[in-house]
Amino acid sequence: MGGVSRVSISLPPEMLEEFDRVVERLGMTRSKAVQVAMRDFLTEHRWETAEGMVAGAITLLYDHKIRGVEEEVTDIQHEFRDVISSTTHVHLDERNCLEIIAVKGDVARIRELYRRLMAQRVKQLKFSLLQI
Ligand code: NI
Repeated sequence: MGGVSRVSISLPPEMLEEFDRVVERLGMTRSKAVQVAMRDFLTEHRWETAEGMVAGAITLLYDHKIRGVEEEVTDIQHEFRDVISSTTHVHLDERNCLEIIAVKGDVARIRELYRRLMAQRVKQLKFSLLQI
């Protein structure tokens, strides 16, 4: 155990440029920043293998002018009303809608809801869950 592993990854050049700019501003090395990002990713996705009851929020950003997106997001929420406590919808500007979906229930069911939303043409989706 111990030591380091070297990996090679592919990513859009503009993403790497932006990443390097932030890394430099923070006075970190690229390797260190990737480690921090990977740790956050692992923490964020821990719920993927969790079991039992959880509560939390799913935050969605989507363009309601893209045909069908708003309807699909709403249909899914009707289907998963057993784990959805409430939804707050914010009309951010002419196109963008922010939706905060409060969830509570069995993690397996909430995972299913997350995957269904993820499959839609949403711009961003954030998920934060607390074990209860
Ligand atoms: Ni809206």
